[in-house]
Amino acid sequence: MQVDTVCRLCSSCCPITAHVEQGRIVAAKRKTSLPPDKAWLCPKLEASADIVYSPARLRHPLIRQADNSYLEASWDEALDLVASRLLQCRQQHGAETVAWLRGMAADWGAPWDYVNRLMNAFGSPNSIGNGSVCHVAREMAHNYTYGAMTIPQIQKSDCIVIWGKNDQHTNPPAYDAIMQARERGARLIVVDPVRTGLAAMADIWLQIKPAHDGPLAMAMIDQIIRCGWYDTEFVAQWTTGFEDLRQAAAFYRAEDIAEQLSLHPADIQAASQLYAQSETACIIDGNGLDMQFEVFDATRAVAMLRALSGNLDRAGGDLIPQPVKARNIQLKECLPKDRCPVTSDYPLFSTFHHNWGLHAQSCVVDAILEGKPYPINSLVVQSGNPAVTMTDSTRVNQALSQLDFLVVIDLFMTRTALHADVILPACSCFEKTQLNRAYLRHSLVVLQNQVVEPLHNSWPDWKIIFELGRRLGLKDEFPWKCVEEAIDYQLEPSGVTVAALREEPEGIRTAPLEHQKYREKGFATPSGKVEFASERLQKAGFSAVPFADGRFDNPISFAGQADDYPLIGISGARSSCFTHSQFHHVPMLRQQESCPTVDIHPNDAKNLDISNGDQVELTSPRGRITLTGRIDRDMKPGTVRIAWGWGENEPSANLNNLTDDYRRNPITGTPSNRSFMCRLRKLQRHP
Ligand SMILES: Nc1nc2c(c(=O)[nH]1)N[C@H]1C(S)=C(S)[C@@H](COP(=O)(O)OP(=O)(O)OC[C@H]3O[C@@H](n4cnc5c(=O)[nH]c(N)nc54)[C@H](O)[C@@H]3O)O[C@H]1N2
Ligand SMILES: Nc1nc2c(c(=O)[nH]1)N[C@H]1C(S)=C(S)[C@@H](COP(=O)(O)OP(=O)(O)OC[C@H]3O[C@@H](n4cnc5c(=O)[nH]c(N)nc54)[C@H](O)[C@@H]3O)O[C@H]1N2
Ligand code: SF4
Ligand SMILES: [Mo]
Repeated sequence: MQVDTVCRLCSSCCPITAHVEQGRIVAAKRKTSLPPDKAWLCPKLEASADIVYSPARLRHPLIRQADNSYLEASWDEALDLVASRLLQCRQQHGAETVAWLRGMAADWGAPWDYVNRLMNAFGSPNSIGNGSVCHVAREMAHNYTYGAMTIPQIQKSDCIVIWGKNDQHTNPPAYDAIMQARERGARLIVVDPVRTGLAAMADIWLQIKPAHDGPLAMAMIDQIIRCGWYDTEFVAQWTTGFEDLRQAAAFYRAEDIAEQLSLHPADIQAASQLYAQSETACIIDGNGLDMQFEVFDATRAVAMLRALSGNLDRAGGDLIPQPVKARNIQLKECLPKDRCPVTSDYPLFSTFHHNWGLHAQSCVVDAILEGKPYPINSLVVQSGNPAVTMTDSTRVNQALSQLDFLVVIDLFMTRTALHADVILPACSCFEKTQLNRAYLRHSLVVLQNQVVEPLHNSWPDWKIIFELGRRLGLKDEFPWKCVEEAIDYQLEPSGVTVAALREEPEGIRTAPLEHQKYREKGFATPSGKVEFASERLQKAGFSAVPFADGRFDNPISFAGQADDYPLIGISGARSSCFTHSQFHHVPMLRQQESCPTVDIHPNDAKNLDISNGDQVELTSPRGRITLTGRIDRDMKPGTVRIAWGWGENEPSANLNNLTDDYRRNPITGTPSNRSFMCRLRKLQRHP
């Protein structure tokens, strides 16, 4: 039997066909417009059966005993215990001292709305995601500039800028589209400190110094304005603050600043010209820009390039999405107006969008450890592994161990779950039906369909939330008997139903693809125009224009300690075999990527007397880790790239033992855990 669904083993949400025999998944194939020999194979999907049927899967709810052992429990026992402890916490300390922390696998769509609904009805505003280190800080920058996060129209573009993104390993559908565009002659500009596969095939590769993307974007803006390569008509009619932007960008003349970015002025000029003078051009921005201290202004400046060049909401440019009309089911109105969340230091980030919710994730740790702005006593962690993936793991683990009560909802016994009082076994993405954010943010809806029955005694997340809600006295808020009913209720305004989606496995389009919608509706900003200068930011005490004062602070963590920590550590690479801390236990994937590595340029390796395969130690002011050294010409001299996500299975290689969570972006609370100063030394010669 074949089942059409959406894979959710990572956030790419690829449409796939799963092959099922006798109730078991035996294989799964990604749908692609490329011929099979040209499509990029996803190793995680190839290993999907090994992931689903892994012997390490949690089988039953577990409750911690007085001697710290875990006892198997029924769902009734476990959920009754969770509900009674959360109600007790609310009664003793207040509803807001209960928080819910969600990770990548929780998606940012309908499944999140269920949790927000539960927490709002319960009375706590503290339902918090990890968007401060993922794309949500960037999403806010797009939003503040032109009202929504754009979607690059790769297929029809003449020039594709790939800025801090590595789609070859992180987003196969986008990679397929880039390859197709290349075949019909599209030009490629890549901004990346590392010579990735995409950088190697680029027409122009800007090997930027890590974390210096903001000044580069400003230099490109300056070049484009000075040479008159911008879309004068669009700028005159549809933007505000052009003169302010022009003045700010003039501080960043390519000739003056290129050296500080370790680039050549001629390359910045050539990239600016190719981008601005191509008939159509789009920018794919990525996580290389996120997790940086300057994430907000840097991604705002990149967003402004789209408007300046006239590519905004144009075919082959960057599309303003048309979200699916869905009901807001979060019940925010249930919260008392004066109940402030623990993210109150970042009010603009907490409110920039009506259904994004809260994402300054570090605030949860502040609240637990420092009682700031007030203590959190009980926490539910769902679909995330903060003990490994959050910045400054030592601090996070200390926080997790100090809670009065911790619940973890996961498929596996993670390092986070080791701190838990109650562990609830969740289904994998193939065992449940779900509606993903990727398919709500733009008009084409594709359903994630259940492929096989839940394994062991695991439950889908929706069921866990609905059943917990009922035990918290919220029967009326969770009236749905199955997830299909809940999805139908949420999608009702769009006219789309689960039944119809199952009839149309390729998806249902809820609005025709349209460009230049602003001509009728304007942009969803306070002025209705693209805001090069933002009054909202100015009123809140921030600079209206990005990098307005010509500032050039070093945004890299521990920059002041460069004498002792002379190398720049880049957090990455993401391997196509793993999703963050996940799947390192799967033998088929470990055969492809056997151990955690650090990539070192040959010059640095020579200075440190390091050869391929040596055991090396990396140290930052926060801690130390050990890895296998790998000599790599694609690295930038003076930078080392550290394999991401190994801390779950190889705790001595946990990258976040090195990262800093004290210095954060003042708007989004983003720490600089993508780039930090560190020191490298050889431990043991490779035998
Ligand atoms: N230094 C550094 N820090 C980073 C990053 C980095 O590159 N460098 N990346 C950042 C980014 S972009 C992100 S998004 C975060 C990711 O941070 P996390 O979201 O914590 O990442 P994962 O390791 O993917 O954790 C997901 C967990 O959910 C479980 N899971 C999988 N599917 C399901 C499901 O359907 N239901 C439930 N209940 N659980 C499920 C998995 O077993 C796993 O334990 O990390 C961030 N932190
Ligand atoms: N296989 C796999 N796929 C995934 C994930 C995964 O863990 N594994 N995670 C998913 C998630 S949650 C996310 S957020 C996405 C992220 O996916 P991407 O946005 O592609 O993120 P990365 O691959 O971490 O980094 C992208 C590129 O940024 C570069 N980079 C590093 N520092 C800088 C810098 O300072 N400036 C610039 N310009 N570039 C820099 C890196 O060298 C890398 O090539 O991937 C998703 N897909
Ligand atoms: S990239 Fe691979 S793991 Fe991620 S959603 Fe697509 S098929 Fe699944
Ligand atoms: Mo992410």
